[in-house]
Amino acid sequence: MHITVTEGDITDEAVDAVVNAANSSLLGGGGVDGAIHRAAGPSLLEECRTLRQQDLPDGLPAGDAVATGAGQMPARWIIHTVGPNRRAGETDPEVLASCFRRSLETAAELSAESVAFPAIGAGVYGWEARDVARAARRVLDEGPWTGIDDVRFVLFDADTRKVFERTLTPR
Ligand code: AR6
Repeated sequence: MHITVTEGDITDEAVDAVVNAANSSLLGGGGVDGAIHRAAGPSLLEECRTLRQQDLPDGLPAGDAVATGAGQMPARWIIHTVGPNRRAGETDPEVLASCFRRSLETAAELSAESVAFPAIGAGVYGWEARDVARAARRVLDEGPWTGIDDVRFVLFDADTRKVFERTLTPR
């Protein structure tokens, strides 16, 4: 598996699956979630509404993941996951690790070979980038993650990118 860390806008990534740092409602929000909904277009919100009505009446719990199409984005799928909201007292890093694990499991079920992750939880939800990168590293080390060849961490700012490089790029 090839792991890369880059700085940029994750909505531009031409990968099989882009992971979204969503909230339990799945109905959009700010940060990377807002950017993904804008880039994908209205079909994404439609699909999320249908998911809520049919499969997830109470929303998606923190630490879990679910896939939809990617609308007008270059990716094929969006994998929505919900980080623990540290600012609301959800301080268990295991839930953060579960976001990465369930996202990779969902990618494998879709036969996605390339997956792009943002820094789940490191914005509105208040996690230190270092804790997020460590959770990601731990879950990647649980693999082989058969079939997933290309995992990219696409970070929005230089500081977050540097933290992820230190934790995830082999020395
Ligand atoms: N590409 C890559 N990374 C981005 C982008 C982008 N286009 N935009 C922001 N980031 P956040 P969370 C970075 O707040 O902490 C939403 O309202 C951002 O700089 O998006 O999990 C949801 O609906 C930060 O490093 O996600 C939830 O309510 C990282 O993505 C809540 O925020 C994550 O920040 C989830 O909060």
